[in-house]
Amino acid sequence: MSTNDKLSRWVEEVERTVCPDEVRWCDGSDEENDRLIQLMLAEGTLHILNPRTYPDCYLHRSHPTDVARTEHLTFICASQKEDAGPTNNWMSPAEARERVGKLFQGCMKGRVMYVVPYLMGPTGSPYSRVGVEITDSPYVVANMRIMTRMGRPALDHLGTGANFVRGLHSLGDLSPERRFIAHFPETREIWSVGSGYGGNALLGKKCHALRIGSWTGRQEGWLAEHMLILGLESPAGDVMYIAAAFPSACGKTNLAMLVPPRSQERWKIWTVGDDIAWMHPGDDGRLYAINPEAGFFGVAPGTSAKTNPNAMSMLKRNVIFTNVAVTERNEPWWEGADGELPRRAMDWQGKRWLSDGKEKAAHPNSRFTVPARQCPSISREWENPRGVPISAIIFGGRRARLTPLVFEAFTWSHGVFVGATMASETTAAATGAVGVVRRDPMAMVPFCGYNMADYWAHWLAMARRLRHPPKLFHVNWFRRDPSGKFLWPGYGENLRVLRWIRDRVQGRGEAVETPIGFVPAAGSLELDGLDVTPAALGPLLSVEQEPWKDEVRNVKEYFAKFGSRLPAALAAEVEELSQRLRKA
Ligand code: OXD
Ligand code: MN
Repeated sequence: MSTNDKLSRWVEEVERTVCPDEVRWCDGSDEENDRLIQLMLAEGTLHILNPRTYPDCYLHRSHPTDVARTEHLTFICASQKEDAGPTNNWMSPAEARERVGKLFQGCMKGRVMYVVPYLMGPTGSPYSRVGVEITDSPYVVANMRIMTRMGRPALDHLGTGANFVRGLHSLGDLSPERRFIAHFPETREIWSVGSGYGGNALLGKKCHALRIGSWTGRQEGWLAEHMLILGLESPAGDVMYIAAAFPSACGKTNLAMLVPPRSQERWKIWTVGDDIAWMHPGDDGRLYAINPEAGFFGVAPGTSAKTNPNAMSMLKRNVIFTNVAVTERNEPWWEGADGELPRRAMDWQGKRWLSDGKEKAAHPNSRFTVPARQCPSISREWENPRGVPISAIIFGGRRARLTPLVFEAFTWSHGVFVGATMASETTAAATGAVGVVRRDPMAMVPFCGYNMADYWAHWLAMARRLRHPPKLFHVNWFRRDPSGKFLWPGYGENLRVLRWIRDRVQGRGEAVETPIGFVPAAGSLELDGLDVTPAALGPLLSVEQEPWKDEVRNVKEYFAKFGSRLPAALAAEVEELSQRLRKA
């Protein structure tokens, strides 16, 4: 129970609608978690993994039709359709209350209704926000306990106020036919029904921290972004903080936890966050970022000692794995894991896996949920209530062609244009075709809670509040040669690109001006100990006229979708790019 009467009244109201057998307020304690784990083990919704090699680790198998975010069933229910904009699905609040509301009527009969107060952001931070999620899924409660600060920190932060996001979640009957993830940004409510999948059901994450968060950020003058936050420490011991936006499953977690290659081992990367950044202008005119989350909900496939050794060591205890495979030693396994293929394994649906290469053992979007404090590279500053000062922001996509390894924007406005025109090949993090190039401005298409054109205007306006704005960059680790081979080794070697970015921020670092921005001059990227010759850098850094002219045409077409709401500064940027390409 809570002493906050606004919260208690809302919980009672929900209880009357969903008619549970029992209501349980969650405090996030170990005892409560143990009871939930026992319950799920008994129900068969959780399986214990090898307690010797993976103590306190569990496996959850979700319904086979409920394995990723469902963007086509995700709605922004603002009163005006134009406020949701062309990149969101819109439903009027009245229609949503009717259509989605009816799915909640009596939906928790025979079930327990859990009330989960949670805090997004460090305890004691003026930037942290409270949400309360009501759910009938113990799996959601156990994940929220890892991903947020649950219970007391949230109730203390809320006090007697009414400023909390109201989230209502029910598994419903898990049918995609009756699945909706509806956001009411004007009243700061989230209604999610019919899915138990992370991004749809752990309401603190995408729904609150990004969709409702971005709406609130515009009203209040801050940014809620789909970005990792890292600290780059030089051999001299100074640390520069960088935020980076990449679409889902494009390596944010790996970059945030990067281990420098041997030739660069005097450098260090510190992890502040791997998915979401809330960024506020500070009194000193710089931009400060906090990570609103307390855990990582990372993609398992592809995670290995080569791609992310820090993740591998944090995944040995206290982890909830979802939809991975299990070996005969009862250990989690996924494609791209270290070592040999297991001789025998159960696939993500619990069926015997035939390692004939036809079926994947783990689902491509299988996940781990793990407390951030277990990460060996976690930054000392990760819970600093003030946040960390951001010196550079990187936008990045997965593009086989066109975009060079790295370039720097000319100005803030040009950088906003670079972010606004970002594009990437789709991945398994959302349902739908994989590998199709789509525009994904600032990696926020699935997560921006309002009209993307207004969001760009908000980004442009932020410059006025920042006397020392971060410099803006774009990277592409995924460029390929005509035979399809990656041109850049990626992973730990990406540190070299971060070092060039740091040099540029510090006014050093040689660059060549191209029509799209500054690219590294010959010799300015540290290549020592790397199997990439200066000559091979050519294709990695090249800016080709004709493909870029096509890109300008595509961008104009894309921008046209936003009609008169497109900020004039972005229309001007595309014209200027076109002129620079003509002159070049
Ligand atoms: C995530 C996503 O889960 O972006 O972080 O899909
Ligand atoms: Mn994400």
